[in-house]
Amino acid sequence: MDIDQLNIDYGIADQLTFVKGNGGLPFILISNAGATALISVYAAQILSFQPTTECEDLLFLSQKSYYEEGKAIRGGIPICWPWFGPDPKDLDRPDHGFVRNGLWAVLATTAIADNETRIILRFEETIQSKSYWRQAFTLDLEISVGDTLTLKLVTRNTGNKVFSITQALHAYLHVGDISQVQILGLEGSDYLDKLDDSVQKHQSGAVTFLEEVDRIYTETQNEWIIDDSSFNRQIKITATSNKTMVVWNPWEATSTKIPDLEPVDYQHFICLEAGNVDTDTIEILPGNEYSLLTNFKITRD
Ligand code: TA6
Repeated sequence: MDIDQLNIDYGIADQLTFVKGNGGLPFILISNAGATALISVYAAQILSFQPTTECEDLLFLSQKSYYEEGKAIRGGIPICWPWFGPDPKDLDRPDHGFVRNGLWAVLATTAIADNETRIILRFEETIQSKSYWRQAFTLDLEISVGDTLTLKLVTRNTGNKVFSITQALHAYLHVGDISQVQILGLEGSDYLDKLDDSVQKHQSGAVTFLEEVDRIYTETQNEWIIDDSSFNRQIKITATSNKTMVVWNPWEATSTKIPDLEPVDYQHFICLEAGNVDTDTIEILPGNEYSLLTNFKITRD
């Protein structure tokens, strides 16, 4: 991608600039009156979002992350699509689908106000992506960077056959100290415990972290709060169109097996992933579309 051309076509004076980022990948730098943000066009991944009123980023990004075509970036908000987790058909296709390690295109950039910038990115099909998934589709990510961060992931069926997807916005949310954090909004929900043969269990109080956690909460509400006393802040997440919420923290032992994470990194993030996962599979008819909408807001008591 030609960075100069992207700036000519889509740059916005005083708000949005394209730069050559890590590994030479095209990145978008946004700075408006509401927030600063860094977005990789490769993978359509938000890497950083920080409201101007805050001194800590909303997102965790691994210092050991890869920035290479074909590999996922560890941190920020990767997009899992058109399947979540391991290949559902066991055909040796990539975990979490193929758009988190593929090239996207820039469709539009707009200054909505002095404190809000909107970007639309579209996944570009490649020969390789077609070898993974033969459906006819467009996949757009609409990003709104302002006092809060809003993402809308829109899947359109442009073919003449129905298809099904699972998906998630795999957000790595930055926390000061995992042992001082609780998640509110999942009390009373059932979950599948992926660390215990996906046995169904029940969440009775707030979710706290004392060990590795890898769970799919089913039939959840649409608002969750990460209450982080170590950063003295709350991250409020709202979503529409999803029944499932995934919660993941690898803790220390599993982290040591993940080459692009430092063993201590687990102390500083929680993955809280709004999505349509497992039984919440979405069927999209020809000519129809489906939108997963999520908003992230930092608040203080
Ligand atoms: O979202 C939780 C999860 O599916 C975990 O099971 C864990 O494997 C994690 O995602 C990270 O997956 P990745 O393929 O990015 O290493």
